[in-house]
Amino acid sequence: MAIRIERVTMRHIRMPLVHFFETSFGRTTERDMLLVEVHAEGLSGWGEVTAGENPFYNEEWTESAWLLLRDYIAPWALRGDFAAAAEVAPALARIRGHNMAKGGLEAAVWDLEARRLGRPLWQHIGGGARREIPCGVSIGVQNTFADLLRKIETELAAGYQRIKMKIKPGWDIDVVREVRRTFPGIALMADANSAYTLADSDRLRALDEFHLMMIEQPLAHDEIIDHAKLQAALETPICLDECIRSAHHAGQAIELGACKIINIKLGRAGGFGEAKRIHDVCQAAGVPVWCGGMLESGVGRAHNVALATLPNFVLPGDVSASRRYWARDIVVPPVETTPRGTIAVRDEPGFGYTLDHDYIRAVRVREETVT
Ligand code: OSB
Ligand code: MG
Repeated sequence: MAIRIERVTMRHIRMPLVHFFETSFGRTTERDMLLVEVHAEGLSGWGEVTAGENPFYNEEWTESAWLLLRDYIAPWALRGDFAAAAEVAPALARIRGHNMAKGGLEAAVWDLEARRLGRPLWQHIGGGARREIPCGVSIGVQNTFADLLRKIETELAAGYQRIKMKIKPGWDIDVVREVRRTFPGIALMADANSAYTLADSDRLRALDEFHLMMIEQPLAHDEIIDHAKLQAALETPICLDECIRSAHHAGQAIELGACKIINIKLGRAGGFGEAKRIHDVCQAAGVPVWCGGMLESGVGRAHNVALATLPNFVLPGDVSASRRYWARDIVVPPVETTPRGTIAVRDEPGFGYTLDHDYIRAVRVREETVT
């Protein structure tokens, strides 16, 4: 059942975050996101580009993704005749990098294909290992330590299974020590978003005593070998995020001993095809994975839920309820968690939620259809 895409509609939407989100590379108060709608045979599939507003997490940002989609990805997708959604990523491989832009379209085609088959997306990608995905939260750098403690308390009360706190030089050892002292038994981890170098090894080793589940991406975004050196010096498992853009990177990182856990992000991998391959490489090597997030709208969030039903997503991820980010989400119902700190999968065809078209129009910055 070949897929012939007839039109690609790109929508740039802007939504204020309920609370600012701060990482070692900067603070976000408002999200600019691209939604990709692919049309074929009277049906449409939806994807989200997860790039940030600035090229600080990786090289992409909203504007670069808009241009890539408009001038390369959408025209190529319209020219292609795909036997299946799995063929989309290989067709885009000639474009170097820009995985998030590619991933927005690729995920939309998977959604379309699932809808055409009348299947939920989680089933269509080969997931379904669990009916509820385990959820943690990612808590950014706060203005004060009291703010951080209050946030952690709120999220634990909501049932979330693990707390991830962002760290950076100056907001690390002392803060983690206090958090650990206040919450001795919780599943706790730290994410540095590449804020350190090997010269900080002693500082990072000082975190060992707080029994973190893992430390995420302490070193440079493109540096696997230094992570291997650091892992050899740490008891705390290293989890790689930014470094892992492909199954090949995952294999190399594991072989070198650069990490013991991998965070898989749909956009960073360029869509479901490569995300699944990263998952498979890790599973074969006995390396557990979890699903990361990029402050997604309901569309990207729902795709993440589907991804996290693959069998090796055994650790609580960063996919959490819409209400933590948005006063109103663009999907109905919003993504919600159970009191157990899980998100239940939905059985509707495709990504499982209904789009709120009125609200999408209300938050739309621009829209363009490529034919
Ligand atoms: O490193 O995981 C990250 C958000 C933006 C950019 C990078 C990261 C994050 C998060 C938030 O940690 C995850 C989420 O809640 O969506
Ligand atoms: Mg991270």
